Amino acid sequence: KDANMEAFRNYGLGQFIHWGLYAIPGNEWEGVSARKGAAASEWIRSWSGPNAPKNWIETYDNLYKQFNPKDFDAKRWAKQAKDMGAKYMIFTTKHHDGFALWPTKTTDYNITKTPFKKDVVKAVVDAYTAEGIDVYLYFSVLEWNNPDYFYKAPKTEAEKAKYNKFLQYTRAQLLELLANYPQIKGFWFDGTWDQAWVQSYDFTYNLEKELRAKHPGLIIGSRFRNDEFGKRHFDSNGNLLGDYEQGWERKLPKDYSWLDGNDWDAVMTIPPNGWGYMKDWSGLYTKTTDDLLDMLMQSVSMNGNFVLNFGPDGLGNMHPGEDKLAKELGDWMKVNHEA
Ligand code: JFZ
Repeated sequence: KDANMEAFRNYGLGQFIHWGLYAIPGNEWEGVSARKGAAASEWIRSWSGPNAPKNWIETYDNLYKQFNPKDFDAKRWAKQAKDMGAKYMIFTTKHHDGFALWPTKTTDYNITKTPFKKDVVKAVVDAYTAEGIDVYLYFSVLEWNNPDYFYKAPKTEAEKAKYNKFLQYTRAQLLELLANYPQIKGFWFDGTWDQAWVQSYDFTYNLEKELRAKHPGLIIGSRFRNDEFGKRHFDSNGNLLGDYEQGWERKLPKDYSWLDGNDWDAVMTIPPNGWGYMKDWSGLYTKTTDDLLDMLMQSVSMNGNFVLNFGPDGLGNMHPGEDKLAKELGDWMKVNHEA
């Protein structure tokens, strides 16, 4: 663990990849933009309002039948990340839609049921590891389409039994990920803000212990045992929950003092919002290489890591705008940062 934490402190630049079924619509459907009506491209399943397609959720939940990314080549992604100067990467194994990109035994809603079939998580873990880039797995506890999922704390015995089933399912998925991909360095948790999860204090406490016992050295972000959405990730004694603070999204803080010396990361999108593939960037302020370098240097100078997000399209190609920024950042890193 000390060695992994030491590595974490020296990463500087990381790469985030959001890839899943939401890459297929790319924030629009049949020519209609979801920009108004869905919060971000990877949230398109929640598309509502007058311009949302009819039976949209049903359409979304069947997108897996079309998932066949012919251009997917994890080695190409890993090479690009290496050239950019990224020292670690975070990959979405499962986002809020509940679709698992690895061949899990816990649910049928997974990659093996797509025309593509191949284990995407394995391809990514292997390719990046081969490039010497450490891999962290993004994992959303929140699942929009799981009947056993609870937002508010379950009350009746029947509800508790149902939610307990969900907790055991979550546990099984995490143990499966550790067993399948032992090279990973850690987890980047998300979707942990709902009351039901937050109040499952004993469960998450024991699960964290179990994961650490199974995988010595595992690094777990502070969001795993989040207190409440919007609040910071400290226990009642003021100690950070987890190994590092999973910090800011989409902007850097003005005040670092409350961090109290804890390790942290900041994760950043290139468009103003939207982590999954967004076909159309027109009319949006997308960050420039100079913006990104400013944020990278600010993060590093405050002892944090700066993690830049990429949202490949439904075929497995990077957005041309992201390609360009990766290249420009890499050129800067090659001149100014020793590998
Ligand atoms: C979450 C996801 O909902 C989003 O789709 C993306 O994956 C991102 C990396 O994480 O979004 C959040 C989560 C937490 C905060 C803001 C956005 N927060 O704590 O301010």
